[in-house]
Amino acid sequence: MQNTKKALITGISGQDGTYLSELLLEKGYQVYGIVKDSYSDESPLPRIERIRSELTIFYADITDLDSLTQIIGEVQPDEIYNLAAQSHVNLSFEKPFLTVQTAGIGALNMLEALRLKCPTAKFYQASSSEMFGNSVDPDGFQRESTTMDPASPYACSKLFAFHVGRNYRSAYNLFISNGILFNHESPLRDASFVTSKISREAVRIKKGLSDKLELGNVDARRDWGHAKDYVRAMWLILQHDQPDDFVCATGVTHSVRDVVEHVFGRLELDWKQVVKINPGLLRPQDKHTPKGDSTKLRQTIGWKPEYTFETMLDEMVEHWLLEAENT
Ligand code: F7E
Repeated sequence: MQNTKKALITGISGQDGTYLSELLLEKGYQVYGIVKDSYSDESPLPRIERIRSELTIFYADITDLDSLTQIIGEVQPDEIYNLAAQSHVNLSFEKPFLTVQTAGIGALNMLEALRLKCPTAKFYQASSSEMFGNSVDPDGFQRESTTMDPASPYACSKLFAFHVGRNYRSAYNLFISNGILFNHESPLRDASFVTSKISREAVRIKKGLSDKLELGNVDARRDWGHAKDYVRAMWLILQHDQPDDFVCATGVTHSVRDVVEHVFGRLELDWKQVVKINPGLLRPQDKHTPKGDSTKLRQTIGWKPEYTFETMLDEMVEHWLLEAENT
């Protein structure tokens, strides 16, 4: 029998929103999404264009509680995925208020709308490994029990959303779960994030369209996974029989330099000739070597990633090569 569940996704036109929509459509859900109200039906939304006719889109601001209560009241979703936020860590130092209003207050607005208009819905909050900052357990991992020590306005906002979600869960007995996701990338990743910037620029260099790539801290390490694997975790988290908080990560870290070496190697380019360090791209505070321990997610829910660091980057390079050929 076909599943006729309804899911509502904020930030539906982003990388995660797009992959999650595809997954939910495949599973037979009716998918509703919220896109910023500066857009309209006439605005191009490149990532979701392919599936746009299968989605029901509302244009509303995550900072506007009235619009959100109206939408949630009207849709009566079974599941809500709150993915909308200003999600650039570096930009959050320049735009702290916008970041707090979207990532922090925006999440609270969604929780209020849930509580007031559709308290039976299951709610997924997109929490971030940035909430841990540099706090690491003695074995080198960050996990659900690791002390949180946010190191940017973005991380502080996400930590507020995480805690207020837990508070609503216990105070009002709502099904609210947090996915604490480590970095996740894909061909749909905005080119301002480092893996996408490197693969896109390396392809431009290969094609003779550019002759240098400027980066900040190339020694920074991250636990990078593929967004497709991570949206599957989001869905699984809401299928669990009780609300809870889960870390989603690969457990392996690489440096930005490793990304550069793999991508340039794949394109048979010598990165040492073209990669320049631009001190202007260094962050006021950057994290060190966080590795995520997703044992809880793997053991409780059976999640495991299908992509590796290498297959993920290869797919990104292929994507940018195809883009270069089509423009
Ligand atoms: O930086 C270094 C930079 O901007 C990764 C978001 O999804 O994941 C993401 O946040 C590392 C940092 O991602 C450049 O200093 C060097 O150490 O790709 P990123 P992020 O800040 O880790 C977390 C989990 C989230 O929740 C966030 O929303 O790369 N880096 N050179 C650079 N980074 C950028 N962007 N550009 C550079 O030129």
